[in-house]
Amino acid sequence: MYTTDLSKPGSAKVQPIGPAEDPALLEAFEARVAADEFIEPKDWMPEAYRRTLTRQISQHAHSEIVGMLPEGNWITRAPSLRRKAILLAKVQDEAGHGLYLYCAAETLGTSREQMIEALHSGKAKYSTIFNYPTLTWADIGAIGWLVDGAAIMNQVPLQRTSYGPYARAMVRVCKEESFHQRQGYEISMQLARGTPEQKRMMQDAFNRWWWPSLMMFGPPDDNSPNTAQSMRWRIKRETNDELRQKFVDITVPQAEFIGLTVPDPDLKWNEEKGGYDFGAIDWEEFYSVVKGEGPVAKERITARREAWEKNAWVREAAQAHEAKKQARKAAA
Ligand code: BYC
Repeated sequence: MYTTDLSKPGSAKVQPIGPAEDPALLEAFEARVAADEFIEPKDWMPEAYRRTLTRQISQHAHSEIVGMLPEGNWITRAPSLRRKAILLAKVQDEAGHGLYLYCAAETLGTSREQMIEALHSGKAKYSTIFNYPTLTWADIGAIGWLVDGAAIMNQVPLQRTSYGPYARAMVRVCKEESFHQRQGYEISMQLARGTPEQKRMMQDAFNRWWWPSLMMFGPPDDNSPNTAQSMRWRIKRETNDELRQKFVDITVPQAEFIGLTVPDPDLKWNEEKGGYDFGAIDWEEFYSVVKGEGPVAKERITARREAWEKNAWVREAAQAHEAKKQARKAAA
């Protein structure tokens, strides 16, 4: 698996395009990307393009799958049958997103087993946000509203990413994420307008999820080793900082509307830029969570490994069933 060593922030560099690549093929590829054509699995592509996409799509898939854990933890404790049914559907949607994304990554030539192995061995990354615990029911509101809200902000431009299978997977994912964001905002709204204790609980969840949500967009552009090349290849359509700013500008009025206070004393509307200025993000915290030191990072990976091992029988049964079907077909 291809990952950036973040032990020295800022020092990581994207692999240059290999000298072995045919300049004519490279030129034709660049021209197709510049003309906004989709690149498809059987098309020629530079190895570095294949590597960066495999890295990003597989990490995206891992995020969807690990991302089921914080909310899955609340399904049995949702406060009503309606909330339980909605949460169950949402968590199932995340599993579906993971599966489309693993399929999209497989078209680049890495097997699902290799990707899962990289996740379980700690080689592959997944979004930092899922290494924080869900302490109260209000966290489920905050995740839907903020985490899915940040995810949509990042994923809408990915519907126009240059690699066809990734772009197409994003179309359905974005539709479902919109529903997720709305359900989270609705929970948050109800709690924020509920009893003083409910409002306090919602404000507390908002305080804990705000900063980690801003970190979801990745390091600042001047410290993001992959952004420049990914923008050139139209894998990314907007930079980490551009998307983070858009998220802040959309979310602050939503918080004000339901009477919550953004936990940032430096937050201020900037008339000139037409957006909010906001306080400094704790990048040390971000890098330590990326490196696997998040508050519940060990629990998350242990849960994934256990699920893989305990449910091996499902994979074996599916394979045995398929083998029987093939044998019957061959005998007919
Ligand atoms: N967490 O050069 P950069 C969901 C890594 S799930 C961890 O800016 P890039 C949901 C980055 O990977 C949706 N690592 O990289 C599910 C790179 O290391 P590698 C999740 C991070 O790729 C369930 C290094 O830092 N969304 O919605 O150009 C329930 C340098 O960064 C993070 C996606 O996965 C991070 N936050 O840009 C609820 C979106 N940020 O890979 C909701 C798809 C950075 O070289 N991914 N790193 O070893 C992307 O759009 C891009 O990969 C990123 C980073 C914007 C995240």
